[in-house]
Amino acid sequence: AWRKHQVKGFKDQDGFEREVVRHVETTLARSMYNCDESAAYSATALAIRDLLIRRWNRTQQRQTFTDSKRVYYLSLEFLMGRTLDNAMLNLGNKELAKAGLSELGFRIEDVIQQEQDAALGNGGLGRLAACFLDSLASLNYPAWGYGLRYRYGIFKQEIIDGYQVEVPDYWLDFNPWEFPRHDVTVDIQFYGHVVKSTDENGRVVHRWEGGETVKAVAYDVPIPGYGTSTTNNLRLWSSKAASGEFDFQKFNSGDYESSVADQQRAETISAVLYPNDNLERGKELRLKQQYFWVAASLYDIIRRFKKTKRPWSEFPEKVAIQLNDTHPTLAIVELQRILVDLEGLEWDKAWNIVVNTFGYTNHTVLPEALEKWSVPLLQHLLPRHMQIIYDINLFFLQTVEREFPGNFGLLRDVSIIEESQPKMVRMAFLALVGSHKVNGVAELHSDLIKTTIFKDFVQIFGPDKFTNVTNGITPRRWLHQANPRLSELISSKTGGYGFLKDLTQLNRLEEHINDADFRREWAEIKYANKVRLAKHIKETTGVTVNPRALFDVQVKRIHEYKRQQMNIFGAIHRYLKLKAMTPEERAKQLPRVSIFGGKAAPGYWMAKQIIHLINSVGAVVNNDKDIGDLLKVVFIEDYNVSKAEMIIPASDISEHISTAGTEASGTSNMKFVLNGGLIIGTCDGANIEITREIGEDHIFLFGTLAEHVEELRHSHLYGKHELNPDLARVFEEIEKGTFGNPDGFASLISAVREHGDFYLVSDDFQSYIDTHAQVDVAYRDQEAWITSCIKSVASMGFFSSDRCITEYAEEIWNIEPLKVKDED
Ligand code: 26Q
Repeated sequence: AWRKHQVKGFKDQDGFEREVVRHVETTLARSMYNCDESAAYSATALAIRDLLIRRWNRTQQRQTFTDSKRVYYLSLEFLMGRTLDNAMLNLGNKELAKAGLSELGFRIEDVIQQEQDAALGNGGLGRLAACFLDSLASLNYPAWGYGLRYRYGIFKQEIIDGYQVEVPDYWLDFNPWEFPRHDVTVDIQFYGHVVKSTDENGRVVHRWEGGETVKAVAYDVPIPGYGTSTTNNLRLWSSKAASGEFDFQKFNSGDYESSVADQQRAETISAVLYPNDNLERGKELRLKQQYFWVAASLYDIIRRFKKTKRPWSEFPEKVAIQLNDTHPTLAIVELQRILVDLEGLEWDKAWNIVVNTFGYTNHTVLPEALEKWSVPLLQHLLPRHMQIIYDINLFFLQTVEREFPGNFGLLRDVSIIEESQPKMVRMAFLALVGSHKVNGVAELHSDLIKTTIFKDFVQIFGPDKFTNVTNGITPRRWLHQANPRLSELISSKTGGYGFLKDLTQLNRLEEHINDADFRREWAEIKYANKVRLAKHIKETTGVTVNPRALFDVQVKRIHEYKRQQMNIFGAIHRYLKLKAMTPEERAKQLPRVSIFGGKAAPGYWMAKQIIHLINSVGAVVNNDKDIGDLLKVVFIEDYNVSKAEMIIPASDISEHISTAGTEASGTSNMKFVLNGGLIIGTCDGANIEITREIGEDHIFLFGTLAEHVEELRHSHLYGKHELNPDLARVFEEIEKGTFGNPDGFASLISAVREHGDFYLVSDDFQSYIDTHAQVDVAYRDQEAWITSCIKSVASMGFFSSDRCITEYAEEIWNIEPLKVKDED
């Protein structure tokens, strides 16, 4: 009977308008007479959401019915950005919504801008997870994301007097994209102790008892694919007191305070995202977050598997779990615990299942970013898991000992337990030992992990355990959504929007490289994007920038290894050169806007000084009458996904200038090139593969190669280390107070001059400024420049996250696409 009542959603503009009005008047309980942009956003989102959820239901039914193998992507970060625009694009009804909203008196762009970013991530790793979800759904893979529903995402950044100030990001006030599942909960245990006994068969059994319990509540976020009905699920866990609310027993006996405190302690677990990027700090709450999320997710995955009534041995045939860095490594231990302690499997059988289930992606070689947890802390919080880690390590070291007898140095080096004071658990080693595949995120990075941090493990497990999957980005958000005019132009030359599903079709642009109208339109679109950014800069910083100037952009998390300090030193050098010129000479120079954006981790002093220096230089340079348009230095506050969508299409040249061997991949490099910008960069991460694809004539590479970094660092400490003379001039000027009180900047200078220049700023400075001079020359030849841009875009097909996800699916997960029937 219910079939005849199935809601059909809307099909045309009229139906869309009807749904929007219905949501305004009923769901939002407002009148159309006082429907503002915010209400229009809410109602539009609700109307679109209705379509998503029906597809979501059909997708889940189909995946269950066919008993397909699923992949579970475990990530502590999903940097989703805004959803409405993306949902409309993927559903293919944006044009209809645009016309409908216009009929109701709204501009769709303004409505879209009402939405807050979902900023549950720090940077590259979190945004990669979001691109992966888009590709998984677009390619019809049965996939789930699992994460934490932080009440506060990454902080909002304000710049006050040139300094970063952090403001909490409370984003859940109105979030139409999540569905609370109060019936999907898991009880998560912490602390307590282990009781050892023997069962009736004489087997040793372990019971984890006591401690405290916290409840995990599921919140589901639908993830639509582009041009397909597949709508996957992102499940985010929220923590609650196990009793639901505060403890009434305590409450009634008058112990109000401790009753409320228990509740708050439980809810603290999912309260806030840790704002560190590429830095690990062993805080107990972070470990609690990790176990809470991992245990809830595994319970959920196992519950789904158990419904199929299959034997445990088939678990890896139905379940693939990918670990986004080491943050979810406890999942390995938790699955082993469930199989051995709760399901009664033998250790070896269980371990086989575990290893065949997990894959581990490494995102860094920076030693300060490698996760380690102290044994005492783990023992206290998760006593049974600590025992299991010791056992995993014991069996692993036994196999090593069998193959390399008597090699105690090797045993010490590969031990999951570091014999320090206190002892530490090396999470990367645990993740590696517990997975069947380990991958890096770009070729150079995947090679580096095999020769540095995991060198010994290549000997032990052989090279086949290690693989490379070069990162990718979704062209739906990073081309079509961020740069609709360019996307339309491309579609007119490549035969429609097929390139959004098969990015290699971009190579068809080559045929049009000499088409004068095409080239003119190309240039016009870049200019319009620059005008839009110039307007934003004017409104938010008060600085007027000339959209005809060369826009030079570095936007990413602020970190010494990414070398924003080198960029700002370079800008100072440019300023000093301009100042020294005669007005006649100056008149011949190319105007430039040096644009920065990015957040510093709140406790990262050096990164915060870099932000302050950038703003201090801007304050001087931007108001210097001698300089005018020739140089502007601006810092755009609160860089996030939606800002990126505006900034990236407006870039002429972007900076990807990490010390070689430090940036695992980088993904914004791909976004900039895809949007018709060129790159200045080091031979690091994915820059190398971008160069291979687009050709070295279309990229400005400079600096030390990764293979020489070690010896240079050594020579700084033990040989003679001469400061680059141009850089010395820059330092002199800073120390003179040209850019305000230099005290805070002293640490930036001494890191280079006195403390070994770990990031090779001085070594690379000359080639950096020389290369920028080449950029100036190249930009003057606009025709050649545009040719480079078009050729580059034409060669970017490889960097789609669709290619990347297909590689994971085939090489690591062994899963197949599953089509869901289109019903509407
Ligand atoms: C770990 C422990 C405790 C607290 C925080 C953390 C933590 C959080 C975030 C450690 C690392 C991160 C993020 C790392 C990250 O974003 N890495 C980047 O990953 C991208 C996707 O692969 C690469 O493109 C970048 O090169 C890499 O830096």
